Amino acid sequence: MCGIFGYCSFLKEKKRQEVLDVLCNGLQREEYRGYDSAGLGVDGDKPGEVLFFKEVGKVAGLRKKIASSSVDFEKTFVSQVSIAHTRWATHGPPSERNCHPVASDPTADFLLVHNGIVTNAGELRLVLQKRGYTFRTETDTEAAAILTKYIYDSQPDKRINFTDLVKAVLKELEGSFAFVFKSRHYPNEVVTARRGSPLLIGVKTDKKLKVDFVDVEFAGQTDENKVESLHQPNSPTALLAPPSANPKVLRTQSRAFMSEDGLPQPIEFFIASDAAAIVEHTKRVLYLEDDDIAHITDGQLHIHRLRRKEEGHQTPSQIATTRTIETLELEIAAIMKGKFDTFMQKEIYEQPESVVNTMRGRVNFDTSRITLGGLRAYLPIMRRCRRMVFIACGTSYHSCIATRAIFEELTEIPVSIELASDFLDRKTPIFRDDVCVFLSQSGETADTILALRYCLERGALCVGVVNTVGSTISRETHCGVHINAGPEVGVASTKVRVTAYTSQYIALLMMALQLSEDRISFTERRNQIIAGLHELPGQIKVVLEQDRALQQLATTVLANSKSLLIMGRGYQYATCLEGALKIKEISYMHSEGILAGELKHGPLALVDENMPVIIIMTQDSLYPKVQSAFAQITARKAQPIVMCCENDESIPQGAKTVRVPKTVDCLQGLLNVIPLQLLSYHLAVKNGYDVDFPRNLAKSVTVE
Ligand code: UD2
Ligand code: GLU
Ligand code: MG
Repeated sequence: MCGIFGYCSFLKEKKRQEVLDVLCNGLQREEYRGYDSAGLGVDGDKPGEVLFFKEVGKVAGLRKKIASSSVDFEKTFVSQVSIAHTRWATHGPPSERNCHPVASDPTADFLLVHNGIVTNAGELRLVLQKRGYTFRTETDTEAAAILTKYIYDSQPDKRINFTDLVKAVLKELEGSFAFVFKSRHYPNEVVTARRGSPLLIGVKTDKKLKVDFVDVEFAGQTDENKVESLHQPNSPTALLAPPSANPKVLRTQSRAFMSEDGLPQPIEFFIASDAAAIVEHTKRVLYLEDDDIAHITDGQLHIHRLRRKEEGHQTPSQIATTRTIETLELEIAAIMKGKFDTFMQKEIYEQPESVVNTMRGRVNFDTSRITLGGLRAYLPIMRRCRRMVFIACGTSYHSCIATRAIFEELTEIPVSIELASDFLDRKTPIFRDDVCVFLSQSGETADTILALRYCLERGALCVGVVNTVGSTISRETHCGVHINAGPEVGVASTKVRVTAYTSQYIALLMMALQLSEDRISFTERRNQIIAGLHELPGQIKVVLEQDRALQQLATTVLANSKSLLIMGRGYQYATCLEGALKIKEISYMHSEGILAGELKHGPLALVDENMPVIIIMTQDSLYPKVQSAFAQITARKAQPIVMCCENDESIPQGAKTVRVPKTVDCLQGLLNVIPLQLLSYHLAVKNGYDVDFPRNLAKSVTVE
């Protein structure tokens, strides 16, 4: 995944500085899609020349680099096209050299930005190298760039139009992708195409558009081979073509970009992977379908389709003869919220995808192997350590508790877990042969940062597990894992990152799995867990189907409760703590997570017929012990809500149940926490609280 952004302005005077700002702002809004490096290409001072800016890291770094360059920011352009990209490297490490836009050659005959993977890039590379072309990056993208130049160079008269050229290129490419092409041979033109990756085009004009659709020009319909006629700037199918004598063309011709008085008008186009990147400019957008090729030139937008062998598979919206220009009525926040009422709800529902994002590129389900790129070099040191100390606060702390047992089982290294503040208060002894792991969603949690610096001073290897790339913890740790749990949306989003728990949980699991990969005796256990991870997204979806029932619980059984106890043991203790924390912070109801084994040492005194209780009884080796806890509380007349596995027949008749699919013991908590997230959500909504901005809560606790 990465962020693509393109900007074309026509008859609209723009300073270079303005163009650069538009590009950087667009990239910043798409940064969540990829952030290991960013780059852009804009028109240079001479015709056909391109200025590149590329920087490893986030868009802020690219901005700095641009600001400190000596180019003429005041130079104005009547028309221009420029392209930009934030990368999530798949082929070749993040580096300036591998940064997009990728050029076909040093003079940048063709340059392109690319989202996705060209799966036959290796073969293309070999063929092109044999024909004398030199590759300068390690990206798969470069094969597409050089192929474009090769096809162009092999045209005897060089009169192929840009669209046909790109069509010829795309026919050779396998994989899934979105591209934007720019070329010095086609000044002020850009071609963009998608197959499998999202792409949309925003249209901005001062005057109203006459119609709100663009015709799709199917190959053959306009005689694909008439390269001659299509190469004329005002071909009969062009949107702004002068009225033609051919009535058929007139009828099918959309006039989207004529103003109502029928004259060509100044216009801007924005090409992006996500609507969030363009809504600040325009709300009029057109979504491309797979195999659409859009060509923008002289203020006109043409949409062509690539004809492929498997035509039979096309969806109705792909074969429709027009593409509608939709008006996004929503504000940015609302767009990002999609069909959900709140960001929190959206995050809860996004977990089938966010857990995949955390595993993407790291878990190979075919070979049952785990690769955390950031830890690779440190694995030997980690394996040799005398203990691991996990240090965190709040939800992050709970994810440590959730994974401690499997960590110890797989690595046979003792693990201790510390609350950062308490760890510091105690001035805990730390030694050079300790490995300290710091968890924080934001990477800016003040207590955790202080604990990190304390451990660095004492010479321990410090490992981070954070969501935010470039955050303090990410930078100051020796190595670590980014959990890739989705963006820290700047505009507005929930302060409560529910995805952090599930993604940190998985990150720690992957760490344990990778650390133990040299232990043959655990192979079967590892394979079982990795197979479980594979099933996880689907199982989360099944849990989410319980939403209605949980809403019912919140508005009936628990409607007037002042308190809620959540109990369980083993792997589920962390689930109880995390569930209770969410209920406290979102719905302001008192709630407590209780280790069922501790029941008889005090908490049982709280239990009577009026005390609401949730007991987690999903099946694992501790099931009989939880059954006895169940017996103890029902003997005190409690009427617990039982969270149990789908097919568990042994739950007493009449007990209220929340049923979840069964998975491997050490993964079960990932499923069990979701009903509790939903419950906290519904308890809050019922009471009219703003779940995205709970009281007394800072998004990242950057003070001690
Ligand atoms: C990297 C790229 C990712 C993609 C992927 C392809 C980054 C940020 N990520 O992801 O975009 O190209 O490779 O395989 O470039 N680190 C710390 N402390 C922390 C977290 C991370 O020092 O708290 C370090 C880590 O050791 C590594 C770097 O940051 O050197 C990137 O970590 P990652 O988890 O994003 O790495 P990876 O390989 O999954
Ligand atoms: N495969 C391309 C690369 O490795 C693009 C990856 C992306 O989507 O950012 O550069
Ligand atoms: Mg670091």
